[in-house]
Amino acid sequence: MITKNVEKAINEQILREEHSSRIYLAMASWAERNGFPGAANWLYAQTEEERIHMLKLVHYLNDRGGAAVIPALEAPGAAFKSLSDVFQQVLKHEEFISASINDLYSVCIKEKDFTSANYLQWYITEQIEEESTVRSILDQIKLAGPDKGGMFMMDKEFSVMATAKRASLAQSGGANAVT
Ligand code: OFO
Repeated sequence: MITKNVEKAINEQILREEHSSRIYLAMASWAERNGFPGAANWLYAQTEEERIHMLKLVHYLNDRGGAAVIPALEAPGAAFKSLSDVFQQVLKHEEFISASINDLYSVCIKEKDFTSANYLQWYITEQIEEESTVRSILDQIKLAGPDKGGMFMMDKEFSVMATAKRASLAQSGGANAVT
């Protein structure tokens, strides 16, 4: 059985993961409309991934005897200055999510819920990976510079990364993943 404080904190994280999915959906739509099909592809895949992060927590909470609450969502921002601006915002958001997972982990430790703390290790590792991927994307965007040829190559690279991301999501069980 899960304590009320852990249940509340996990429900807050469920909201943040779902909101992350919608933030990336708005970015994907912007990239698709602004001539970056590869980046749009990657962002759409990221949208799916965040939804899986949310679903995993829903299943986990319900399995432990808590109640996952499906929250109302606010609209994500939709105005971006450039592709670099989009990915700077992705990085900022992922840093925020890393901090919120750490806070959730602290609540679990405080409540002596070591099972949940252990479960969250997956999210902590995932955040290290996500932040590092976005930092390297930002480095590549910087390297490509304003040059159209560079951006074209970069956008192609995004599609390759999106395909790899989808393959790894499918391999890990996708939206059906419970643990
Ligand atoms: Fe990258 O945010 Fe989910 O956990």
